[in-house]
Amino acid sequence: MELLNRLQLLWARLGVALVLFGMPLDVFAAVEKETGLDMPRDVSLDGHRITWLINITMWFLLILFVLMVAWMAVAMFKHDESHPAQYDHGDAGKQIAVAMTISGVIFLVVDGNLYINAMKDLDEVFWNFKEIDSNPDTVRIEINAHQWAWDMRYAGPDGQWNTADDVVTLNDMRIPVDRPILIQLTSSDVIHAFNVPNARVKTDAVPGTVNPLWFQISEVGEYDIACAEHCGSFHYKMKGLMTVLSQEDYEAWLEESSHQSALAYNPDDADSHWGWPWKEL
Ligand SMILES: [Cu+2]
Repeated sequence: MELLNRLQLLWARLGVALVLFGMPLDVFAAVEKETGLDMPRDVSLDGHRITWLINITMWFLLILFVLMVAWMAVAMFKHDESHPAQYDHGDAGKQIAVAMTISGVIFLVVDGNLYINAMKDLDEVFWNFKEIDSNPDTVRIEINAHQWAWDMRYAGPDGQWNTADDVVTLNDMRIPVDRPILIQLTSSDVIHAFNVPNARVKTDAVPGTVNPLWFQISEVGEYDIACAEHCGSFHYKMKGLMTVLSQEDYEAWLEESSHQSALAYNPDDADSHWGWPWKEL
């Protein structure tokens, strides 16, 4: 017992030390420093829908939490030696009816609200891939996740994948501002998850499957790409950079990179041709 107590104390002290010394080391430094307790700054067209969902869920939870704690506090202060609590099993017809009614109202109001709004957003925005894919403005990128990095591929001027003019980058995604970005995502080893906190998007990269996701960024700048699925020892290092450029800068970068790729292209290097024909969505 003595040993157990000591271990617990050590564990608690270690936790405090990590918090105290870990923070100044900027272990979790973002590309653009985020401050305060809020979520990362939303710089996307539709991220506000996810922010709303997170916030309203927090409010509902807070209301229920306060109600339940208040209820318990009343019971605690009301009952002492002079006024003992009366125990029952809550199985009287009236008690069951009251419990069912309260649960039903909470379920319909809270879960109904969240469900309807979430499905509407998925339908009209986040999973609206057909419309995004047919938009001539859309930028298409193929991403292959692997332990522990992101390979990214742009089709280049010919619009064909796995050809000499493809632009292939490592952990380095360049995109134009104010244009829809449509990604097809897979993995060559374990499950990873492509996550851009500043756009509130996150999709699993699953071996043998191609998953789509899309978003649009409204501010030029640099943002983090993170892996949001524990994928092995160096999961925490699986970080990419998303650079959002003006239309002109993006075009200049794409043209130059495509030119460089064509020079370095080796048709016999089968490993480097991991791209796939763009999938119908
Ligand atoms: Cu990963």
